[in-house]
Amino acid sequence: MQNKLAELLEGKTSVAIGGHVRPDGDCVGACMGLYQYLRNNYKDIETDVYLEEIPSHFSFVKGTGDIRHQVQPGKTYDLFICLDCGDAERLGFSGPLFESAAQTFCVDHHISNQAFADENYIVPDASSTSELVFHLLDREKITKEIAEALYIGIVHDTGVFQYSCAGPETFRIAADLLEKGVDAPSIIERTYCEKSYAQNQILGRALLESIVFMHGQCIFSSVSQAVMKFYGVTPKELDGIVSQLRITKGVEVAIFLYEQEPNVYKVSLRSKEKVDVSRVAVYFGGGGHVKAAGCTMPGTVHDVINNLAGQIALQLEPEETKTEEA
Ligand SMILES: [Mn+2]
Repeated sequence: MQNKLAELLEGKTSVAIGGHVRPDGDCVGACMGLYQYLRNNYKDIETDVYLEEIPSHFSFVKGTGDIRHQVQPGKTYDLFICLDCGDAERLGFSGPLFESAAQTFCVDHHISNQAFADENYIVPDASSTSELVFHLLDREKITKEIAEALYIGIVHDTGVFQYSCAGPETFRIAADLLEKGVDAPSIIERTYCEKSYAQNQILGRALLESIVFMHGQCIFSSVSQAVMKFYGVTPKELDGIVSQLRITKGVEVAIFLYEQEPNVYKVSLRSKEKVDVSRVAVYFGGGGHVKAAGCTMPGTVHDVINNLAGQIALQLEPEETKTEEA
């Protein structure tokens, strides 16, 4: 795939890189890895990166100080590279730059991605977009700082190499990145494991208040705006709660909701074996992966869970779900 990037960059004088709203580790890693690579190796091309504010534990990644949070009116680029976005809407504020760019290129691993750019490099089986960015780069030109960014992306989207999306190729790439001098334990501790006291408290509360249903095959918990305010946490700081719910013995699907605005919930879905939660998320206007997906739904917690339960039940064995409701 190395030629693909070189081909696309031929004759270009300006390139914008954009990732999804509420950037996660993979989004930040893929964007910053590619950004540094272009800055180092294509000095004649004006390259800018556009992302919403990133979580502070990623700010040690080289180049994050250059991230643009606003679009200059009238600004256009020869090429817009869209990373880790399942659809153009997920770009958020940088969407107009995608629309106005002379050419667009999308690199992504979401199964729900419909190949919406001019050029697309979409591999739903890939662990992360950062893994795909790795394939676009000349290995010799991957510096330690680029390796750090890509390693973060892989670590975050694989749950530190534990999810099924982490295949043999993922480990080979991780090994290559380690050889560039990445301090893996420190990166994992600082960007993935570490939680603030408030984060641990709200996690504990979400676990205490969780409810299992459908004969213990599903579990859900929710956090209201009032509770988030009480603990002083932002939505980003709720990451990891759904994963903790998912590991409950006997559970097939874990659902975590937080209230985005009154009676509108951001829904995170995780599954183990039987249920393709991306199908459930797409049904409700969202997207994602087979075992990790999300959407936004209106209604009360009860409405949202009932609606989700109906779609999840369609994928579970009838005898396991009969006469059950949320
Ligand atoms: Mn990703």
